[in-house]
Amino acid sequence: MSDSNFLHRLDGGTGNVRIAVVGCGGAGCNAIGSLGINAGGVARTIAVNTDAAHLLTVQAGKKLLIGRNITAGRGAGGNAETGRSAAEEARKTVREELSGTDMVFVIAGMGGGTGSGASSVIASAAREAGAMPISIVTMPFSFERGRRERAKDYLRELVHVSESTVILENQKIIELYPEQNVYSAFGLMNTLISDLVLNLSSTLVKPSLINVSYGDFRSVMRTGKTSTLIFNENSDIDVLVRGAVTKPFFQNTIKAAKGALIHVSGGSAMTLGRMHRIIAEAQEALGGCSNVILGARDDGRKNDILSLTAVVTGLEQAIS
Ligand SMILES: Nc1nc2c(ncn2[C@@H]2O[C@H](COP(=O)(O)OP(=O)(O)OP(=O)(O)O)[C@@H](O)[C@H]2O)c(=O)[nH]1
Ligand SMILES: [Mg+2]
Repeated sequence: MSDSNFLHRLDGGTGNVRIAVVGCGGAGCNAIGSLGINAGGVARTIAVNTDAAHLLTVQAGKKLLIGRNITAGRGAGGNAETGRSAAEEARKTVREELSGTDMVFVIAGMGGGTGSGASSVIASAAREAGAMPISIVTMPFSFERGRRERAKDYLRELVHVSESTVILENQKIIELYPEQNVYSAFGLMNTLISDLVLNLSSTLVKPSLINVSYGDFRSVMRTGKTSTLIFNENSDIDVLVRGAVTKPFFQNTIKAAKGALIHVSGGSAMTLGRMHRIIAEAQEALGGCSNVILGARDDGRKNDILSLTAVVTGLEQAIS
């Protein structure tokens, strides 16, 4: 593997990328909750819901109660068409809110009313505003039977309008951490999503150990319409990479991957040599796919644990 496979840059400058994160419906708003009003200065946060009471519980730079005339602020009651109509009513407001933004992360839990129905309208309004919509969604647990079929239908629509959609199965959290109860599983998934958004945005906006340019980021995201996440933490690089690549958050294998956006964080243990080993091993595990970019941040950790997160693109067959 040659160095030309690493599109990383070590020059410090990343340009001025303007990023917004829109949480859609209950799960979406919960997932962005820990980002606060501006995600530490790297992205604007916007909470969108039909449920006024839930909006009061979340922290965001902007809160939009949608579909007042349709749901009277009481939520979409699991009806995705209601969620869609509510968002259509607010399409112009959303478009104006997002104008001047380069990239919009649209976050939702599929399976309910608002997130399922409104997310594709938000993604399409983002496009109309000239921004690139990247959606990140969770799919219902297998015990939420009735919700899974609906989730799949609306997911297809969201994938269609988004530049790329990162799909995460809530169920995978239970498989990875069987001792967790449902509520802490939600919490873990929410943290995974908010960390992903924060890490990607920080890598694009702030100078970091290894910068990813917006152009590099776009080119990898465009290698597939659907993607998922892999994650692991360890001090041993073999264990770190193996653990992550064998347990994707959607589907059971990522062998068909077309591209990957790898993010490593750690403290003093994060040497350039270790970075190169991680990317080489991950690339091998991904079936040799060469469209891989690496971002890294020093998280100030004092121990030797490294944390590996990657968006792995090109899983289209899985949802067709
Ligand atoms: N990861 C995660 N998933 C959640 C959370 N809350 C709900 N979910 C999942 O997301 C799906 C949709 O739930 P909600 O987001 O509450 O529904 P909604 O979009 O607000 O829809 P309505 O309440 O019907 O308007 C559920 O079926 C769960 O699978 C959460 O906090 N985190
Ligand atoms: Mg709700």
